[in-house]
Amino acid sequence: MSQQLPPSADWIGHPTVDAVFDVVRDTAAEVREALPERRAYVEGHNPSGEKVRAADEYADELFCERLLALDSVGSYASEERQSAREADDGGEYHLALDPLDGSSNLTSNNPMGTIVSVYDEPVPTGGDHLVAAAFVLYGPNTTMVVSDGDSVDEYLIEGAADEGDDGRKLLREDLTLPDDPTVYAFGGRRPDWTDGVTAAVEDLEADRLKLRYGGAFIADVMQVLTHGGVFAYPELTDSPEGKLRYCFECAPVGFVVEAAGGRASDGYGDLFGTDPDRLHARSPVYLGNEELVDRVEATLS
Ligand code: FBP
Repeated sequence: MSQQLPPSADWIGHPTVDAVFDVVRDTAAEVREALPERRAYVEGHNPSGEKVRAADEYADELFCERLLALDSVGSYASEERQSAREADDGGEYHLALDPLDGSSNLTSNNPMGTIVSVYDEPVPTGGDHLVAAAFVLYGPNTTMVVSDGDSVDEYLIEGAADEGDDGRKLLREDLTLPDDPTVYAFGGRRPDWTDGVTAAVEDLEADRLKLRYGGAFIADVMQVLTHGGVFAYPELTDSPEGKLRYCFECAPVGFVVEAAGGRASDGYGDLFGTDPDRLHARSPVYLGNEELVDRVEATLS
């Protein structure tokens, strides 16, 4: 049994989850440092059939090793692994990570992220079983957003001039969606959108929202959390379930957006209304200001 040190930072006032977020903060710094030398694609594909970069593999190995070493972690699942890895000695929380979200942005040097879900039972399971969620954004700065489901805080986790002794600097406490939304981001190709999705986008554009889409889920969602609006990776004519993975991407980020006063939908109802039937299940996802997500839902239904 590894010696469990007390967490160095009070992330959400829940010591065992705070210890998980400490490891995420420290490991993210090593992931960022390793990116320049791990841009190449490696052999094979991930369980969703996508190409894998050396950086994806490296980040996944590092997070898995570090997080499974914590007494409170019972299992580690990720987008890069067919199935979850169990801890040798149990643990009450079950983690699901997207170790390097948006890694296709590496070649163009655009932002990427890490998404961390803390569930109270093994995945696949519904978002109602989330205890906490966090994501790291590797942008001009390295930031980390954390939520216990009731509120959202954002920290600078690297290079903060006046970084406290807990390796972070609070940027925005109790982050909430602005009331006057200005941006939208819809993934997929316009010709592949269903008629409902096309109509929903035209409605948002008529509301004079500006397109802000950068191809990395976490970076695009941070635009919505900062400026107000809607992010969607919608249903497509050739893939009604969209692209993003429910357990690793949609549920944790939906959890954060709802804690910031917004809404998370699968286009026809609450995102947490239905449970995934398999670990790498995909789901359409619409996140952002409640009034706008309601309007998108009304247009699709
Ligand atoms: P992964 O890199 O974790 O597979 O993430 C998938 C993703 O890159 C999201 O971050 C992003 O929102 C979406 O795919 C972009 O998809 P597309 O290339 O179709 O716009």
